[in-house]
Amino acid sequence: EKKLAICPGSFDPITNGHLDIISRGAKIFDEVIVAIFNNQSKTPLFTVQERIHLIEQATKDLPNVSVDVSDGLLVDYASNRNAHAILRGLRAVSDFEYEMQITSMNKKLEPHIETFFMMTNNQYSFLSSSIVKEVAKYNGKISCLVPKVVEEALREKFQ
Ligand code: COD
Repeated sequence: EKKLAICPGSFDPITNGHLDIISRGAKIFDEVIVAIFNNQSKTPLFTVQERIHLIEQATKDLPNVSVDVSDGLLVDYASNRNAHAILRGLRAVSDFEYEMQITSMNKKLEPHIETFFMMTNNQYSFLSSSIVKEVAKYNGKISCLVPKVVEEALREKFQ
């Protein structure tokens, strides 16, 4: 049976930190679906269509990775897709409490779906979509933090 992982997030926009988790996950699982969800506490800069396009471009060399979007609960999506796991990245200690909170809620809602955590590559430990947007807004250099398509999309947004 094929092992499927869902990699959920806002991806507003996708960064090299996300890509690190996605590409490493794609070596462990047979299939990875990068799924865009709403995060109640964030107001997105990019539309869902834009985010889909950027993720598709950034993962085009990973044949077992695909992109999807959902506006429901993550655990409902994961069980509808028959996923084996939810895949999340852990950066610094600061991620820990938030991740524990959503993982324990997800576990309560859907006990048979496991959440897998992968520690971020050290070089991306302090990278986030928010910080990338902030730097891009003031015209700072972000070329080593995001894929080329994202760099261009950000430049266009803030023109
Ligand atoms: N290096 C490695 N991993 C990273 C990095 C980095 N530099 N940056 C981010 N990541 C990881 C994050 O830890 C996360 O695992 C993933 O990449 C996505 O990150 P974000 O920031 O795009 O996504 P979030 O945290 O906004 O995603 C939150 C969800 C959208 C998953 C959550 O809000 C959700 O599940 N929403 C759906 C509704 C739902 O089910 N809610 C109930 C939850 S209890």
